[in-house]
Parts: sequence; structure tokens; C-alpha cells
Amino acid sequence: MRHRVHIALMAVCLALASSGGALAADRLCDVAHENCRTPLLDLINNEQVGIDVAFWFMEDSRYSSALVAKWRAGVPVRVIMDTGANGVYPNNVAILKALKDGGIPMLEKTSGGIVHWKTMIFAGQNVVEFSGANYSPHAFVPITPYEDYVDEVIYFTDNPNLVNSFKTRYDDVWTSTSGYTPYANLTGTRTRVYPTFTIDSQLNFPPYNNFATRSVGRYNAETVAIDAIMFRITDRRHTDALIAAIGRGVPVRLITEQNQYRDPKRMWHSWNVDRLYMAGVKVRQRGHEGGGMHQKTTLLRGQRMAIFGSSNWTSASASSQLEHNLFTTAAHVYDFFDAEFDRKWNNLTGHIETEPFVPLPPDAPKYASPANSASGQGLTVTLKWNAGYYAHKYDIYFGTSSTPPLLAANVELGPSTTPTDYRRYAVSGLRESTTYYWKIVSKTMANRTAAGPVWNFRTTGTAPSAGAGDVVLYAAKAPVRAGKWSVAADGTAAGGARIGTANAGVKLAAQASPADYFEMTFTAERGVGYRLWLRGQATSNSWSNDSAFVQFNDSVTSSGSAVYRIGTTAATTVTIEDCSGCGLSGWGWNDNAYGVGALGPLIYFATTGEHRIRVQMREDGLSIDQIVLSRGPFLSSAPGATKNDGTILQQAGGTAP
Ligand SMILES: [Ca+2]
Ligand SMILES: [Ca+2]
Ligand SMILES: [Ca+2]
Repeated sequence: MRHRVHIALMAVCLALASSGGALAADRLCDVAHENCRTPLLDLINNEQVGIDVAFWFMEDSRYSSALVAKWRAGVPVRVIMDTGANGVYPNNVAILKALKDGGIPMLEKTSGGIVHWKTMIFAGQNVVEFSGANYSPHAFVPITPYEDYVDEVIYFTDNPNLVNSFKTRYDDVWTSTSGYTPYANLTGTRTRVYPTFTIDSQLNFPPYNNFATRSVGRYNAETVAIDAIMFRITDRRHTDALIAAIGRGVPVRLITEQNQYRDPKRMWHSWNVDRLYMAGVKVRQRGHEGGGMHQKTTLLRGQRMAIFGSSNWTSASASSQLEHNLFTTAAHVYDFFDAEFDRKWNNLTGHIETEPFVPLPPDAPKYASPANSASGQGLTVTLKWNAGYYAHKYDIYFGTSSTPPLLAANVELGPSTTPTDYRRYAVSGLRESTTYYWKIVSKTMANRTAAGPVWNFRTTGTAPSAGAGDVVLYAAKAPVRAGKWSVAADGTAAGGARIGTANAGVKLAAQASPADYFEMTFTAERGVGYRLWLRGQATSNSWSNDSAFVQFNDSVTSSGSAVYRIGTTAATTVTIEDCSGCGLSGWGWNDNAYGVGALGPLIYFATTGEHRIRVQMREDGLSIDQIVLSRGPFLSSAPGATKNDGTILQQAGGTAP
């Protein structure tokens, strides 16, 4: 701890010492704790030969007033600018007007990428100032050092190769005949002001040079470690190369800006940062107040190289916007950024300049179609939802259970790029006249999740019919209901209703005169064996809520003896759970035998004609929607599944109440 404090104090002392010289020859100014505005105003005020200015936006009138004063004093000033920032930075409008009204010649970039330069060239002093910092009131001076500031570093240099390179590029842009249009105080042919110099190989000027290609070449050449402070990350070329570096054992650390992480206009930032995080990049984010972690700096530890300038990790910053970047191994530059990164990463001053990055979940999916409870859907249905900006992968839950099972995991369908942009997943091979349930769980690239609700729809077609002579009763239509049995509406049940009892922990033996039962009538043939099936649903899917007794008015054994008769204590038992431990889920079919696949005794009748069935309570908490007596297709196999069933048969063989 003592050691850290000592280093921190040394860093502060060194910084103060270097800022002491008013116009230091070649130095970096740290906006976290230094006033970087005064040296820039001093450069403007001291210039006697000419000032070239270019910026994305300017909102600090100290600069525009000083520039107009110089122009009026006879010092030539040129401005390359862009009105594209006016919507987001309204004070830029007044600054542009002041410069124009002051008489300064201004050239606007009117096609292609924006002017992302933030530079001033001082011809007489042979100094260039450039950085990622826009000319706003707070980008050059902290409000409270280390606590409330915009994260910027400003480079002032009198290195003749760098200054001359900037002069040449400025003239290149000034004399360009495509993409630029006179904005104010400019007539006639624009001519070069300076001799044409060779551009220093440390410099990188998109769109003349590609920033991403050069950066990725440096990442790929690195064998020790990579550290970066990067405001915006939407170009995967950078992240892919950094993930590859992790893959070959090169550690990577990143400080980035959390406001970009949830900015819908920069929706791919979170995709990239989450991928870096999952790959093992150590990530921190801004911990101080004030504007963003706005600088764009990368340190390549083995190469002792600093990459610094105006380009974010975006495709526009790579090759279409006007940008200025430095790829340098100059020791004083590398050492400055080394100390700055160490200070911010470890909060060495005791102020919280950075804090750990914590991935955020996506928005919950908003379903579009099919509408909840829609009917008449085809047998191939496309599930559609708006995913929001930050979901990229999806778990699709789908089935006939009201708690649908997982159908497909981590389906990479990408985000929704607008509120009316939908993600789609098609389900096919659906059964006719069946209710299906679905749920979408959205995931970010860091596997943070947000679940949507369970919705359902019903497919088109008539319900499948049982065999000729089979009986299919909708139990909720029972004309005789006694005691605790009651009917409730249920969109998943046959005819939209079920009959059941509430669970109160009661279990009974079969009774000759029960209090709780229901009865229905149907027609069946003498001498034919019928298989009895019930479709039931146990409250809470509990095995203590899943059985009933069934009796008939004239049922007999295959040899003609009375059996399971109403008015006796003899009954056949139907248990929905197929076996001990088989479990229950939603609707399920079973017959009058317990055990996996076990089939009970067939039901015979003494006469041909109308018969009566009575269902008594055995365990309370059971609901029933269909009763089947089959002599045909369901003689040895159930009409539907024992769990999560969606089978609803057409009514048949019953006598209308
Ligand atoms: Ca039971
Ligand atoms: Ca069975
Ligand atoms: Ca019960």
C-alpha cells in the first residue's frame, strides 16, 4: 500500500512538473487532473503565421473567440468542419456562426464519413495539437481532478516530422475537390499553403489509411500483453483479433464506457464487449463522474508501442471518417500512457477512476405473433418477437404443455435493430386442433438472460375422431354433478372446460352412495370389450391429486358377471401418473391399470343401448376433460401422451343431456 501511494505521488509530481512549462515542446496533457485548455489558448494567442483548425464539433466559445480575434488581427485561419454534429451538439451551431461571421474561411465535409479530426496546427510555432477530445468546455479541464472529468489525453508536439505531416494532410483535405464544399468565406480555387512533406510513418490518417488493418497487424504481432482504453467498440475486427490474442496466451485488459454499452445507436458495442468479456479479457469501466471514457488508446506491451488518436474501434473510424492516429514507440509517449493506464486500472490515486465491468441482461422479448390464445393457426407457425437491441441468442421453449419444454438452445438470431424489427423462429409438423405453448428466453453474448411470458395458440382443423363405435365424452358436460365436483373454463381442455375437485388432502375409498361424483350417459354394445381412458390433470402435478373411481350401471366381466356397479363399493381405479415415480405434467391419458404401459381389464356391458358412467372422487385435486371407451384404435394404445398432452378428440357416442 505504501508502495502504491508513493508511486501515485510521484506520478502527480511528474505530471505537475511537466505541465509547468507553458508550451511544452512535446507532451501529453491528462484531462483527468490537468488544465489542457490554457496551453491551447496560449498557442492560439501566441500564433503569428497561421492556424489550421479541424473539428467534429466545438462548443467552447473561448476557442472560437480567440480564433476570430487572431483572424481580425491578420493571422490567417482555416477551418475544416462538419454540420453533422449540430443535431446532437446544438452549441456547435452558434460556434460555426461565430467563426463564419468573424470572416474565417470554412470548408465543410459534405459526403462520405464525418470530420472526426480534433486538431489545430500552429504554423509559426511549428506545433500541432491533436487528440480524441472534442472542443467542448469540459473535454480539456477537469471539474474535480480524478473525480469528475472527461477521459481525454491531449497531445501537443513540435516534432517537425509530425507537424509537417499534419500540414500536408491538412492541405490535402483543403484542396480536395470531392466530398468537401465551401461553407463560408471561401471563393475561387483552394490552394496548398505549405510545401508537401512525406507523411511520417508513425501517423495514420483515415480515410487515406486504414486504422483497423494497421491496428490488427499490431495486435497479431503482440506476444506479451495488450491494454486499451476505448470509448466505442463496434468493429469486430478489433475484438476478433484481441480474442485471438487471448487464445494464444496474451492477456488483454480493456477500460471502456458503460454509456456506450446501453446506447441503442451503438447497439453492437455491447455485443463486442460481452464477447471480449466471455473470452477472458479483463474489463473495467468508468468509475468517475463526468463525460465518458472517451479516449482511444492501446498499449502493446511487448512492442512498447502506443496507439493513440481519434479513431474508435468502429468501421467508420477505420476507413471512412477523417481521423488522425499515432502508432508510436517513442518512450516518453509509451511511458506516459503506461502510467496513466496503471493509475486508472488500479485507482492508484485513491479516487475511483475505474470500476469492474458487470455484463447487463438484455430486454425481455416482446412477442408479436401468433397472438396469445390465437386459434386457427396452420401446421407450420412462425414465432415472432421483438428482441430489443441487446439480445443475440435465444432459447426456444415450445410444446403442448403449459410449461413448454426447451426445443432449441442458443439460437443465434441476432438483435432487433428497430422497435418493429422482429426475430423469427418457425415450428412445423404441428398437429391439427392442438394447443401449443411457447416462451422465448433472450440472451446476450455474455449469457445474461431475460425471459418472456408463456403464450399459446391453437392449430386449425377439426379434432381427430376416435374409431367407429367408440365413445368420447367431454366430462365437463356431465348433467349430474354432486358434491365437490365443479366445472371451470380452461382453454386447454376439451370444449374449453374441465370438471374437477379442489385439493384439500382428502383420499377416499369407493362408496355405494358417494357425496362427490358426476354421471354421464352413452351408448355401447353388448359383448364388446371397451378400453377405458381418462384424460386428467393433477393439481400441482402431484401424485396425491391424480386418481378417480369409475363405475357403470350395468358393466360386466368378459364372462358376464356384474362388476364396478354404481350403488356398490366396487369400482375400477384410473390413476393418471403412469407409475410410481413416472411423474405428472399437465394433461395426461391413462387407463385403469397402474404401471408403465400396463393395461387394465376391459369394460363389457350386459346390454346394447344406453349406459351410465359415474366418476367418484378418490384423491381430491384431480380435473378431467375427456372420457374414452374404445373398441377400436385405442384398444391397446392411449389416445395421447401420459404427460404434457394436447390431444382433444371429437365427441362421440354420448347421449345429449
Ligand atoms: Ca395418486
Ligand atoms: Ca395404464
Ligand atoms: Ca389430493
